[in-house]
Amino acid sequence: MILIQFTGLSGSGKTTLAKNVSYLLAEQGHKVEIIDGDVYRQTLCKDLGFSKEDRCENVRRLFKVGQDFVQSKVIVLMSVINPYEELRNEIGQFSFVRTVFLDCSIDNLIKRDPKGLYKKALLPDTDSNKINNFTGISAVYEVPVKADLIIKTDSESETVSTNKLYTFIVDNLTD
Ligand code: GGZ
Repeated sequence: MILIQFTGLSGSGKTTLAKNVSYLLAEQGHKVEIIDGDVYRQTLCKDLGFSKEDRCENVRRLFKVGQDFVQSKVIVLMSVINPYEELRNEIGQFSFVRTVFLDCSIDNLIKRDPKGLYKKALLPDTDSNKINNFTGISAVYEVPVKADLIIKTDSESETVSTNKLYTFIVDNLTD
């Protein structure tokens, strides 16, 4: 079995790649579950914000959900920013976990900005629309020191990235 703990900034392609790969895996008869931070923050993690403490609690809760799926022989794609090296390493110690870093420069993310979140994060402090504690702008993102796979989503196509991740998962699958 396998649980992929993604790590990468908002907009780096976590949700897109997780969806693409889940279709490919399902086509091959695998059971797959995407655990998306943005989605779970509406339900199980509704009480959490974006302080360091809350982000760690968020990731821990989602990992717990993921472990339950793994026990039921489901491939898990945990799609969260997951910004802290120490917590990633703690989770990465489980034999069924692989860490995948979606590497995309902050300049590109600010340019793309499909949800307009970076624009809001870069507003002056006096603006009431400003998003505070935004990862990569006003909150830390610790670049992984030892990811199992790095996907450069700003220099390769979506298809290439999807195929890389798919191959990696299939190669690392265990019973
Ligand atoms: C980072 C934020 C913030 C702040 C709202 N910082 O790209 P998105 O929009 O759709 O997904 C992001 C999501 C981040 O939640 P995670 O659970 O993945 O984060 S963590 O692992 O750090 O717990 C983003 C949106 O929420 N969002 N405010 N301040 N991202």
